[in-house]
Amino acid sequence: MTEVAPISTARYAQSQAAFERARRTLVGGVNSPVRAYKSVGRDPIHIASGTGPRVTDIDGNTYIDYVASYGPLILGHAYPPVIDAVIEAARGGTSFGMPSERETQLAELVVEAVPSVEVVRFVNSGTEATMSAIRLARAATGRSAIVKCTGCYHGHNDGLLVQAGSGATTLGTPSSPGVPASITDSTLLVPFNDLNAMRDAFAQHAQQIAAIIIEPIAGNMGCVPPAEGYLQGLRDLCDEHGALLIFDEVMTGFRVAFGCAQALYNVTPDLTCLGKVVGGGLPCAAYGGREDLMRQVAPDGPVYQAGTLSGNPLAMAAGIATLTALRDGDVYGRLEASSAQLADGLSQAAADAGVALQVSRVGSMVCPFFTDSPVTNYAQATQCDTELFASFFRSMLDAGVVLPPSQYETWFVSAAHDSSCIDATIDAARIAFASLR
Ligand code: KE4
Repeated sequence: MTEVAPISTARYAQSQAAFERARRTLVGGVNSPVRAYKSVGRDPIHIASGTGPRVTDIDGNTYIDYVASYGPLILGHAYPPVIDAVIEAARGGTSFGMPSERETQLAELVVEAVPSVEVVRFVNSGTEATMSAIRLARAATGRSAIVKCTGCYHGHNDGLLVQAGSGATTLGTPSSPGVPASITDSTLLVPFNDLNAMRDAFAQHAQQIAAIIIEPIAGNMGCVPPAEGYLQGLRDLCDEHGALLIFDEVMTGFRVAFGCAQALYNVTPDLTCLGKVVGGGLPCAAYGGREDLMRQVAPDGPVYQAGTLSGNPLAMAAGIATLTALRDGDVYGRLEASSAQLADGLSQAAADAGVALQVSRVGSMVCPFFTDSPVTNYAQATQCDTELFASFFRSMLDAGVVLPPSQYETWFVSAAHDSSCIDATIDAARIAFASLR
């Protein structure tokens, strides 16, 4: 774990004081581990507000933001139609515990956007979505084994917190204490992008495998696209052996295309998990898919799943405003152009500075890997120079660009990041790369 560098300037004084205060009552001073900046050698900044592509910390420093709340804010911070929709909904009450029409409106938008999703259930987090989809897959197949890829992260469900990515890898604890072996015994691990390993898993356990769960584009080991034919190969294996294919699109859903990654790669899963963008920055996630499967969930069927605040009006309002803007605007075209400008600029700046960098990108998901060889799976991702990344991170922060604080996280470009933002980011990167030599 990287030693925490002393905060030497007044630039971060308020954040430092706030973090020391937070640590007294909040675990690690944060409500999600990656926010503690454990792997980038400094304490975190505290954010006061965000607007468009930028956030401002409580010391008044403003940053071009590529965290985007780890994905939800595809339209940028405080996007006015989203804010207006949430305010309007809030004026009518925040939660009822009874059906409200915004739930149906957002469900209809999801079903319209994602053909494989015929019926959907809203939950409050990606973790809930993947946990519920797996329960459903086990019930529907009568089998118990789940196959996941090393380095893919599907939330902190006990059975999936094995060789997970994101914070679990960042913190160097790919498998968490407190998870009994009896639970992970039903979790099979294979490398991402390795179809032969997946074939072997089925050859050994075909009758036990209920489902494969996968990030169609891995975003929690950094951003790693699927190899040509990989996703279709998974689809074929599931069809051959009577298992279900679950796409965990919590990060990729509505991020890389309005039809999600499954539209980009033209591969149809049986179940899809959504989160982040679908809630427009409020707590909202979902799982959905084939009607014959989803109708097995209570109260239509026996598979139990419930949630006090599932489908709450505020999150529904934010989701409706977000998906409507994505459906009716030219957001994806703009994102493609600005994200390509960012990726190309980072590559060129690193090359000019003699820094080994592999920049991976799918749509507005971008990840510079500090390594000299291509990254196609978790084993290769963990060969990156995380100390060099930490130095780069600190330099960029001081230059007014805030990045996800880990080599194993994906950067997110929003529709609010215009060309001047990207140019300023590349200028800051040039200085940061030069400081690494
Ligand atoms: P949540 O339970 O955090 O809403 O979603 C879990 C999840 C599930 N599936 C995928 C593909 C995900 O990326 C996530 C959560 N992503 C991380 C970022 N790498 C959330 C950030 C955090 O843990 O604070």
